[in-house]
Amino acid sequence: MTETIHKIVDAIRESRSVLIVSHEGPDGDAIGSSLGLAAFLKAIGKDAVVHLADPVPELYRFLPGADQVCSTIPDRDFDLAFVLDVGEFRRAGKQFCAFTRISRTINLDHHLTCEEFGTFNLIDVQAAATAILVWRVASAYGFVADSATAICLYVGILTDTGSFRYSNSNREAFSAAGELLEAGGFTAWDIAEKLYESQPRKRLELLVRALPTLEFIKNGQAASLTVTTDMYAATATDAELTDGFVNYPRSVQGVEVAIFFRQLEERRFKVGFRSKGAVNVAAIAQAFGGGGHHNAAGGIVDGDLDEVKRIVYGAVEAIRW
Ligand SMILES: [Mn+2]
Repeated sequence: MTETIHKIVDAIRESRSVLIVSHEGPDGDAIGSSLGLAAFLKAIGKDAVVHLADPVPELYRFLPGADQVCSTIPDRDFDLAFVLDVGEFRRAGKQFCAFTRISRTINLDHHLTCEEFGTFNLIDVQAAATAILVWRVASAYGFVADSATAICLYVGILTDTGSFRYSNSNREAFSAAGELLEAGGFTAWDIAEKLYESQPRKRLELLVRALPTLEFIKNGQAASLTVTTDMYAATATDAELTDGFVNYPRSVQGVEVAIFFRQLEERRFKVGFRSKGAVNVAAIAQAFGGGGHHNAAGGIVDGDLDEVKRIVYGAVEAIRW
């Protein structure tokens, strides 16, 4: 692992222009690690460009560099590309997958099933976030974080650990967060206030409509919440603001698996699962063609809500735990 980090540091030293990409539907770690890496590379004099296939959610637009994320990859040559947090190469997005004007590719990831598609692959499932891996590389380079780098990487760690609640919140996550706080000159509250205490009013108005759909199955061991397109229309919201809704059914005592039904079209639902840890929800999602990880998985099911629930509840009931 240390050897790989040194090769990556050398690759950075040998490069001038760097393209950074992360996964579609970017989350806090995808955005935080990408912008943090870009801030580090710019601070050491590199030309760094961040491309994300999907827009940066409103929640993360306060991060330094968020306004410079490109939705289209500039048509020019890059010495190096960093692909962050993708799990599978195709999740880097159609544009990047078809892009060939790169000399070398570096893959930083902490997903269990990450493909080794890079010239160098730094994959460590022990890392709480991809932002941790970026921090390891920047530290190995000898970089003392500036405030932009520190804020972005801190947000990657904070969000991927569920604010230091998940079991991946290991010693390195805490120590890196501590180093970043100090280097960046911000407090935990400065960031928490932006991420968790500044939600738009209409998000709560949407939640008010979603909560009455709460349903328990499997003797209270699983619970679901539903958001329909009618609810979006009534509150002038969209799917972006449903982030975190699935945590409400999961937070109930006795519930091991939370299910979130999110309507995409009249007869099409996105189904998301979250586990407290005892149940592998990827196995449930696979039963109807979906996929994911042990604690977070999902897929798309066609049909009206009753039909979709019948299929999904059947898959949940069929799993023994
Ligand atoms: Mn991640």
